[in-house]
Amino acid sequence: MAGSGSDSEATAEALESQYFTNNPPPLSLHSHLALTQAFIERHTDQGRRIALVTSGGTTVPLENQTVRYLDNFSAGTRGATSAEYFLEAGYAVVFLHRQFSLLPYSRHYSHNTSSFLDYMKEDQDGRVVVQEQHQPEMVRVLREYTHVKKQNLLLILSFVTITEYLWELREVAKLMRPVGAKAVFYLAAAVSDFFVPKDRMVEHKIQSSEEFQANGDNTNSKPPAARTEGKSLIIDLEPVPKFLKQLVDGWAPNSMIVSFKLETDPSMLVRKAQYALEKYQHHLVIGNLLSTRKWEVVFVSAMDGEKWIRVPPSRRTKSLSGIEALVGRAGGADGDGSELKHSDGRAMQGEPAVEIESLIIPEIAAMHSRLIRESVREKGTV
Ligand code: PAZ
Repeated sequence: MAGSGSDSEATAEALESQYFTNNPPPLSLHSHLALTQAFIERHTDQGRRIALVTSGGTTVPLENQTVRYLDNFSAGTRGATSAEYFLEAGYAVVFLHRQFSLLPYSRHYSHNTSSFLDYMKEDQDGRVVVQEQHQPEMVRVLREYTHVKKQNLLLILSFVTITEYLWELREVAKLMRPVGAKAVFYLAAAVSDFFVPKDRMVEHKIQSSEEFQANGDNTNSKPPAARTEGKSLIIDLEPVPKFLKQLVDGWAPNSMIVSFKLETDPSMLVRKAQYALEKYQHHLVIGNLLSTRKWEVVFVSAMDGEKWIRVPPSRRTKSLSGIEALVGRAGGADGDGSELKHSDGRAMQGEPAVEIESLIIPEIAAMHSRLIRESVREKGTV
């Protein structure tokens, strides 16, 4: 029957096979999987829950020998911060992140406006030491980091391109199958929706000068997806197959799956999150808006319906003074569509005093406990 479940499953499987046949794995996959296997065995033996956290943005290369690529805004703040709170909640974490994006713990001292050298000074003996005002925070971060390192609780893997990301996700997820209900997939990476398939990619740097243009070295009957025509650069991308359904049904069928939905239009956020939940039938979609993602997110799940998590008004800015003090927000993404605002109407900027991930992860851990209990009731095991 057209459109029946088994038909769409067959199509999904065919799409998966086509994608992974045509777009080869990263060279580092083999070594990443060996590390992951050992990590998983160690922590399952100890009965620990494992979180796979994806983080940062995927790139879309335009050339095989890549000079140019498309990228997105994500710095990996959500993923790196969440990984720390998963570790705090007792999880072992596989951190699959975009190379050179933020990392747990070091994030406190990288990618910000000041250099890490600004935290240092030279003492009387000519030795480099941490400045007094940074000592308490750095001691706290260092202690956590040292504990995590000593106990081998964090495995860091990296990707750059969309294809590398998908290969890593698929293969790591399959390795994590034995962890079953004790595993959570927390998909915070900003994943490209469009890409250049390998067989529509030119080998060499796209030439801007018409005298040197050579667009014919791909193996597909279609023209190269990124090419010059006259003086213009034409980019004609193809959709990346949606693999969330395969993750839910095939790669990690017994684990908790949390996906993120990013929007910029507040009126679409909840609808799109509900649509994703309905379509992929996983456990939780976390909706967030680009402009307010550090202050509020919405959980959409079959378990609990729609639930907003917000940084409390008194903690919404790091320095609460005069004009920066906030009034409670009217509406927001779930109300009249306005953004979180300062009392003078300026859009929220900077950093909240409380990291919203410190509120998100305990909620997820609690949901995860409920799911594990359900699994034990149903199957007698996790
Ligand atoms: O990395 P970051 O902290 O700057 O941004 C986090 C985020 C907005 C990428 C993440 O919360 C998210 O929504 N990820 C999924 C994006 C999507 O593909 O819809």
